[in-house]
Amino acid sequence: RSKVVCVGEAMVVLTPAHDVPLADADTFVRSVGGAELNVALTLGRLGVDVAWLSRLGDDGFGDHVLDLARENSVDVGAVERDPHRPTGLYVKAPGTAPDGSRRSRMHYYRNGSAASALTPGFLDGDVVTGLLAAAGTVHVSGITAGLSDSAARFCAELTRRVRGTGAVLSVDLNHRPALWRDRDDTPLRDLARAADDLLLGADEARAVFGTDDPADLRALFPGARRVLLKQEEHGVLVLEPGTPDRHVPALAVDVVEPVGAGDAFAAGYLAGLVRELPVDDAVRLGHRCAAAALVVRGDRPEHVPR
Ligand code: KDG
Repeated sequence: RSKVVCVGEAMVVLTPAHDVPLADADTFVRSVGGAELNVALTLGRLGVDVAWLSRLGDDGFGDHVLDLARENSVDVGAVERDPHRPTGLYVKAPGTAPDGSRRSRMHYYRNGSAASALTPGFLDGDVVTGLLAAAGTVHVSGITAGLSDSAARFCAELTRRVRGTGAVLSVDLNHRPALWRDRDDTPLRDLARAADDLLLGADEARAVFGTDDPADLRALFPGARRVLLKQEEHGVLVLEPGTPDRHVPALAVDVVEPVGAGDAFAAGYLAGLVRELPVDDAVRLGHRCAAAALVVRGDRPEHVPR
């Protein structure tokens, strides 16, 4: 089963049209973001059989997200529209950190969005059930568990069902402190522990689990077949049971805007697995996709590597 199903919220993104502080920006460029949809869109462009599962408002932003997904060959047949809640939105304010590196501030307008109303019951529909039964891999990130309490329960039920179908559960930790500020992050940790393949940054590992030591991470995730520890611009450490740690270096690029690079990495990695590449080559494809996302202002690569 080569189908990949990506599960999570999509948002419309507004970015200042010119490189000015947000307070001075009066013209914005509209695009689309959302971690799991980013993964799905890049997978679609890489020629992978991919579906995206979520909820959208019954509004023009939702229509736009669906159009974009379809243009990128992403199956959206199981996406639900909500007549009462809007499609989420975020404003991306690109900027430069004190150390000179490119950073962006993300301002979310997603409380009460259609996707935040995901519930375990969403998984009972015939179309959704059929989609999950057909999936070889289900990809979700910690963002989905952080959308709301009902979305956290949705994630728990999703992991239970994926285990039942025998599909691979791929989890990108995607720790977004803004989503967990007022909530206990147990659902995030539970999701990570349920993963077959866990992707996480060293900074995220320190923030959520208090360590980025590979030996600690091996002990924390005994059920994972693979942990990919992303060590910023240096590359990825591949941790697999019974084998020594392996480092796969990243490509050096001049970063224009970093948001979405992790999603591009996940897409390249998953596409590599679908193509049955050796794991380290799949990681290398991930690095090439991430590099392509880092050199553009948008959330996703403009050109995907072959
Ligand atoms: O990984 C990129 C995402 O962070 C961006 O698209 C927005 O999904 C998003 C989020 O919740 O931060």
